Amino acid sequence: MTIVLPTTTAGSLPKPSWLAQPETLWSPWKLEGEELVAGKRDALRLAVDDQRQAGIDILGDGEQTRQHFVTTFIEHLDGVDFEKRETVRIRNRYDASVPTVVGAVSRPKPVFVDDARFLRAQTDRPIKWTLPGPMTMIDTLYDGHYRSREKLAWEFARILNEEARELEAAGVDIIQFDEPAFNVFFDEANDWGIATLERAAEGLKAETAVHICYGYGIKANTDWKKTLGSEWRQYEGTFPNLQRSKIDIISLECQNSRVPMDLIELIRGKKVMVGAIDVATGTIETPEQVAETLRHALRFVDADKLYPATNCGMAPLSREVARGKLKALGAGAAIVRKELAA
Ligand code: MET
Repeated sequence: MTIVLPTTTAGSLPKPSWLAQPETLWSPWKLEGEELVAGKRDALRLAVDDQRQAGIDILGDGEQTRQHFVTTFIEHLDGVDFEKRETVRIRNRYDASVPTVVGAVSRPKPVFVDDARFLRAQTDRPIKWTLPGPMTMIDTLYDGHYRSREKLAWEFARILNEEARELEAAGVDIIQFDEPAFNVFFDEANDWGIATLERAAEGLKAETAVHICYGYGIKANTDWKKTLGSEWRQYEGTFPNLQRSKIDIISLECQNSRVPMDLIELIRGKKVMVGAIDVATGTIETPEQVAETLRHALRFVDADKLYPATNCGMAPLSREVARGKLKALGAGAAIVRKELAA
């Protein structure tokens, strides 16, 4: 049975306070060793349960086993020194202390494959797994070895492809690459960013998605958004080439954002994850507000290609707010589903 308007999230959900300090990015773990391994799994199960209770159709792990959507993956690679830190400007927006690429990068062993297998065992529903995209990875690092953003991106694409193939074999239905950097570096995205993304997705039978947003609801991002003017047309820079790419699903931010919805026309034919939940506010949407965003999106994307979702990850929110937002998403999609069936 195919699900109409299958709901899903951008990926992350807040962690329980016994696992990591809530409402914080890069929040350090509160457990160690075996306890940490078990704690992450328990948190994953709770994240699955929250999604299930909210009526979310395509389930994720809530990114409970990672500290950060980019850094954790990189931590598992050889060639990157986490002790050697440099301050770099991320997404042209805020400074962060990041690790350094000191030699050839490689993936000595799978990063998330066991976690994905664990998620697979929790549910019969379709599951989605998130990975950082090559361009967003290089934007979260200091490169003291390749000294070329493009070269390093191709290396990461190869590594991501290895991981993605194993995730697929573990039973993941959709593999999503997070590329918020596509909303900032348009020329690079078009020159090699989309090509490296396709390399990361090469040969997969699982569906592939790319998530492009305006970031988490943290101050650096909300300040940046204030400078973007009344119409946010960033997607215009990459959508034409993404429309021609092999990626199946494009995930974008729509709720409370100034993105003109008709930009979705530029990716005609693709499936679209429409962000109908704002992650930059603690105010919980009403189901009707979610429904209204989805109805609007339906003017530009066919119903069988619309996936109601969140604008971005909910990791930095409180658990209570995130649960409320998940429920609003599920209920809002249900309203529109009924209208479509009528
Ligand atoms: N998958 C990531 C998340 O949901 C996407 C982050 S993009 C800033 O947190």
